[in-house]
Amino acid sequence: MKQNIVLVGAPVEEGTGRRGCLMGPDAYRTAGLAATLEALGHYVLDDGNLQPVTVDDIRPPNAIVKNFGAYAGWTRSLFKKASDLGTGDSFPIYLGGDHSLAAGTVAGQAKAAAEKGRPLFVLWLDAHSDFHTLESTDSGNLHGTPLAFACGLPGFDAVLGTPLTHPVSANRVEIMGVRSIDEAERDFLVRHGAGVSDMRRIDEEGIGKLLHPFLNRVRAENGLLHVSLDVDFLDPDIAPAVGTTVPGGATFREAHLVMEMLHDSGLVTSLDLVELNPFLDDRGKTARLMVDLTGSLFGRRVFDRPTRSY
Ligand SMILES: [Mn+2]
Repeated sequence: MKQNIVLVGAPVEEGTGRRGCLMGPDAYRTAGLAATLEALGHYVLDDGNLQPVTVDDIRPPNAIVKNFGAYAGWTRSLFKKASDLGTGDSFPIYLGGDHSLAAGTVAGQAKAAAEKGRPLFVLWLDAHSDFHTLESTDSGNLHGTPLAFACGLPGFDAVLGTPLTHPVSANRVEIMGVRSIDEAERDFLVRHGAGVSDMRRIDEEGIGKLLHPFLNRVRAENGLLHVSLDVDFLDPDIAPAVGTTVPGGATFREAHLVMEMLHDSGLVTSLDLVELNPFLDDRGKTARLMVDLTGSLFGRRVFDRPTRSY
């Protein structure tokens, strides 16, 4: 099935403790994202890079929180963009930028899904669960909070200036690849009923076996599926360009299998590619891998490809 894909760059880096993610959108462009998708028969519109709205009249509820005004500005701007794109029939790919951008994209896609009378499900592929609230964060880095925001956990009302009207139900979230969760997040995840497949479970049971039941639920509830792919979901050996490397991540084949299964399901309607820090990359290797994984999500098979070095 040919898709109308819209690329939306979101060069946000204020959610992390280190600089470089603002180069992410251009690294995906340089690595040939649009051409890869077009070669698969899809139509691609590159919408350029989004800008945050200016928010300078708010203070974080917790003094440790960094760059709260920038987070609010990006979230407002991405929330509006995703709410608009989500009501159409195009497939948005949000090019980060750090993972804080998902506060706006997931919340916006959820609002648009609700307007279509359909529930939004979220597959969160990440070494971390990003389920901190503004009160629970130890680091103050807001890329640790977007999933809690989008699920409507308390304390975030100042971000949009109004409460979320259509939060994602946490029991429609599946987090895969996790190998670093703080205690506060663990409590929130259990209490709110989010699904968590950590690396131990992936090792023991296999990633495909864990993904199937989730996809079946999305289909059974006539849901839309947003996928949020953090570079650190992948093992740092194959994807070094990220500021938060955690050893023991998904392998090349596990990651491609997830993308191929998602493609076969036909359920995915929007995607984030986040946390790529091109400043830390090794000759574009991580950017190219993320583009290849996106290719698998849109119908490419790994074995269709000529051999080349990694
Ligand atoms: Mn993340």
